[in-house]
Amino acid sequence: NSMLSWQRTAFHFQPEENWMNDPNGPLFYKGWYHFFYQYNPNAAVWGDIVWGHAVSRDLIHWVHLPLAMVADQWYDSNGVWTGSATILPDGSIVMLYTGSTDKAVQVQNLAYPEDLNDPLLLKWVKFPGNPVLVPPPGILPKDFRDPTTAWKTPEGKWRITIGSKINKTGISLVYDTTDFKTYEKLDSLLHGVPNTGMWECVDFYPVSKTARKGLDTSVNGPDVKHIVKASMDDTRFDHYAVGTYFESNGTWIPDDPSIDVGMSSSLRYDYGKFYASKTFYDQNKGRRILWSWIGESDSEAADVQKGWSSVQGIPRTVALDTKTGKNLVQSPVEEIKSLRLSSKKFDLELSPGSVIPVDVGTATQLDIEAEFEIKKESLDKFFGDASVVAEAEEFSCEKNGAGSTVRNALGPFGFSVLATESLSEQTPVYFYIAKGKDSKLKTFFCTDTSRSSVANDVIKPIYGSVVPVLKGEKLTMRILVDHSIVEAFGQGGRTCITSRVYPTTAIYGAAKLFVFNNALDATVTASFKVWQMNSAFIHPYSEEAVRA
Ligand code: DQQ
Repeated sequence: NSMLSWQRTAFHFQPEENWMNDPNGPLFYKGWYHFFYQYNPNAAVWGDIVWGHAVSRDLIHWVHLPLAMVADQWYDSNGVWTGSATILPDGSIVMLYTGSTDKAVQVQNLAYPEDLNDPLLLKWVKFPGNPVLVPPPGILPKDFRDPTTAWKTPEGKWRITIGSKINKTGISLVYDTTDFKTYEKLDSLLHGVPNTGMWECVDFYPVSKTARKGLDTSVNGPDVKHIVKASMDDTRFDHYAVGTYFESNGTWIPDDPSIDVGMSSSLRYDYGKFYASKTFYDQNKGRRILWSWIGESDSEAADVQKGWSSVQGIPRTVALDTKTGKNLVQSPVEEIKSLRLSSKKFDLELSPGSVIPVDVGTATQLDIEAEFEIKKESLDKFFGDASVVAEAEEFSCEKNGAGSTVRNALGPFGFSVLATESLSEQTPVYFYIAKGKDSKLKTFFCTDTSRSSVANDVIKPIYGSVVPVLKGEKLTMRILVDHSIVEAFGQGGRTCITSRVYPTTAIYGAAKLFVFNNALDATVTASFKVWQMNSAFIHPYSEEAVRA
């Protein structure tokens, strides 16, 4: 539908048409990044799920390949659901995935490439002995899915975890195997948290306490912490926690039990639209990469009309924040910089209440890197002034639905992206600083989509959360804009917010960029660079397209 075709993204991965959801089995093999995904070949809505497949040299430009696996067996005839890859020491690959059987029971299945000499891994063989795992006693048939990548146990076996729930407690079951065909269930759980509901797409991996690098999934030691992430079926957010893994019995405990996985207080990869994510260790560049399904915030009818639904987020490098030791940091993979075209640099002093157009030409495909600083006098005054209300404890980005229109002495300040000239449509991405009862500052990072579109058949939330700011740090943000998606990274990716927006007028050449400081009192300096972004090649399959 040409009316809605502007919504198509230019450098985010998406199939040529129809529905996509979870990332599956990402891996790097013989020079190619492989990406598999939940795909409905027949419609722009969820259903008839099979595995789509694409390859890339750099995680940015892609070639679509034929479907990797279809629903052709009794044990996956209701859907070839989410799974993960493990690369074995001899270089071979095993894929474990959930099948929804002819009776809609969730079972785990094994598949492997037909020909390991084929760098494209075009053909996949399902193990004749499937299923390899069925729901154990005490687990309901529809609560057993999404096996992880395997990691090594101290005895040299392989270990995986699978999400589930018991009553309302979200849990992750643990199994050991030597051959991926037969499994032994451990008595203890990797972890479980009451009142969090079904855990989908559990992920479990090591992170380095000392260096900002990625670790292969089996790595462990004194300098290592472990992340447990689960996708909360009830609330549709990806929650994680940093903790300690006990390899003797396959259990994990969070460092801070008050922010355990899935609690409303716990950390999220992303505070916007972001679900069913999965990491893999990229042995090519020694980093851990996070993929995530970014669904639509428009109506199903609109998706059917436009003929497609969902994109994948730009793959992110993910590592422990070695400065705080308490949270992850995420940033778009460095390869995205190869799409940067012309740039413009700005150094502005933003007086209170200023909204300034940023002349970068068309503003539908952008990469923005920015640094903000509040004038010291303003900050000192804010603290010294006893009449300033302590609001940090009560504040949230979405509070009262007022979003970026809530002002105090210091802010909010940031950018309005995908805005019309008159700001009738705009998506502000901003910092808001509030004073706490202890007189300390608390910084929030938010995206307000409530005025992103005049259309009324779209969901327009105000997203965000607190962002850690350490002593001496300036406030920084990075924003990727790609037609109908805005990915925002606050303070080096400590807090991230992805949103889908559907302006009706702020499209093509009419889309503008603004920088603003809505503070009542403070002057803010903004130093930033804006790049026009090229489109990525996302080609249909052909011999030429995959030639060297
Ligand atoms: N999507 C898959 C399931 C998974 C869910 C089915 C998460 O395996 O639990 O398409 O989005």
